[in-house]
Amino acid sequence: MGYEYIVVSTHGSVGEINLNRPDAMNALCAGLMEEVGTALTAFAADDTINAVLITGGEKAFAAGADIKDMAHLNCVEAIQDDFPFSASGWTVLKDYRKPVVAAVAGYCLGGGCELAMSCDFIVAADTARFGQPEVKLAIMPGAGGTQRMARAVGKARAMELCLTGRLMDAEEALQAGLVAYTTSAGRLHADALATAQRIAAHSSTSTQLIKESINQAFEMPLSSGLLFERRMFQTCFATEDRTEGVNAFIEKRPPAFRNR
Ligand code: DAK
Repeated sequence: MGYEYIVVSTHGSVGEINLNRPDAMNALCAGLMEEVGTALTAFAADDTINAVLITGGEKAFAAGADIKDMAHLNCVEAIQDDFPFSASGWTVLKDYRKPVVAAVAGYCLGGGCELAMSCDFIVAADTARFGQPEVKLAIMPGAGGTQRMARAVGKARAMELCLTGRLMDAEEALQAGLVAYTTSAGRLHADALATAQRIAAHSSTSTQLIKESINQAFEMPLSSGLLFERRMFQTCFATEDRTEGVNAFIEKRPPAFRNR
């Protein structure tokens, strides 16, 4: 399928979505987020894909929602269209079951930062700059910025970032817990892809249950989360891949998982 704002590729069992609207710093116009939704849906249905990598450009992962799209929007239209949630990328990603890694270089602002935080984790280049600058436009984060940022970096820093609109560099983002690890800009794609491929080499039943269980940690009290995790753990014993993984260890050979 032909895309205007993204480039889609596969690397073995990793599907990559490259945000590609360089003239506008990858601003997330409705068309771009619709294409992200379409590509994610296609990867979800593809049994050969076990993990997804979302990448941007050298200068920007994404500098936010498209401010020019918002210029003439009024409150009633925003509510009626559920702007910009009407573009499927946001909703598809929120409930996505396969692991998704974001590789961030350059500006990662506003909706761009919210998109990256909607992924399972972020790998950042040393050039990455994160922020929720919506306050400067007299609006506020609307796609999870206040919620996911507070969970990632804690109340004090989330408040300070969202209320001032200042940007945070990759090193600070690492120390604050917003990103999993940092690397050089030159190594970002190779390193993030290698991480995604490492995830994708595992049984997808196992990786999806792990993702679901970690996400439940943010939804449930500890006792319910521990019970949920235990039931998911027990479920693993029903899979052919569990038998293969354990036998491969005992027989000192690499496992051949079949996602069954
Ligand atoms: N929207 C539209 N165009 C943008 C843009 C954006 N967010 N960011 C950059 N551009 C465009 C610029 O207008 C410029 O276009 P031309 O003038 O060449 O036509 C081009 O990209 C290059 O940008 P600059 O000339 O400004 O480049 P600089 O290197 O000087 O500065 C910058 C880069 C990233 C610091 C600067 O462009 C900037 O501050 N951009 C705006 C950042 C921002 O305020 N972001 C937050 C936007 S509000 C929701 C989902 C999402 C959202 C809310 C709800 N739901 C699902 C409910 C999100 C809201 C937001 O993100």
